Amino acid sequence: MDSKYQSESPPQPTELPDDVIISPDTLRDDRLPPNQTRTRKWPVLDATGTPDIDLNHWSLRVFGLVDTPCTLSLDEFRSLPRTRVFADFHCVTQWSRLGNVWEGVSTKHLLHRAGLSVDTGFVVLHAYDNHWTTNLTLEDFLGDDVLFSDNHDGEPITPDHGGPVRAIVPKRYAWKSAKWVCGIEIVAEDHPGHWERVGYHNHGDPWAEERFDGDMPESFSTDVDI
Ligand SMILES: Nc1nc2c(c(=O)[nH]1)N[C@H]1C(S)=C(S)[C@@H](COP(=O)(O)O)O[C@H]1N2
Ligand SMILES: [Mo]
Repeated sequence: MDSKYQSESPPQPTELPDDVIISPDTLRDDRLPPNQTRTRKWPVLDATGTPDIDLNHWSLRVFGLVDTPCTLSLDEFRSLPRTRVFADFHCVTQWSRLGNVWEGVSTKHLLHRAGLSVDTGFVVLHAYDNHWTTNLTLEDFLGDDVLFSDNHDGEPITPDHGGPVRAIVPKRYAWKSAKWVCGIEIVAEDHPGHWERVGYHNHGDPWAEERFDGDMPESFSTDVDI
């Protein structure tokens, strides 16, 4: 593991090359949202485990309220303009992994390419694991620090962490960062996703502790090795 990551203070946004986009929450004096604990590890968390994905047939479909729906192969995805984002990653089960560099393709670029046909709306991210989805407002989805990433801290994202390509939405709890993404659907009405339907907060802002919509869901467990 990166030796810098083992040190006491988290990687700082000041040590980065100029082209890296800095997620604004990494500029806070205290980078841990309320009731979060920093982990130097990177726990694996998902609803039903890592799906088998045949990379030769991998595809990312951009559809819904766009002028030019498209389906990208992995080679096509990898040939798009690249971007890098420095961001912290906060899981609702109370661990935070500080100072990640995510590389991939910005959501803005992907939607510009597909010709977004609305100004406001919602996004459904579809994933390979048993039709898992999550939902975001179009505004949250188009944040400067939101991307589809295939590389974390200089290494390809492993299958357990959502490879070949996952979403990263730094300003929301990590469940909104869809692993194994296969579809981006732009819709007029909000469609709550897998965790949102079982009682997680629809918005999921870690700084406002938007963990649950009401009581803690029965399925919730903080029994994670950090
Ligand atoms: N496709 C998919 N994406 C997912 C999930 C899932 O079950 N399926 N779980 C989410 C949850 S609850 C978390 S905390 C993060 C964990 O990412 P990690 O395993 O890389 O730490 O992925 C999110 N993305
Ligand atoms: Mo999570």
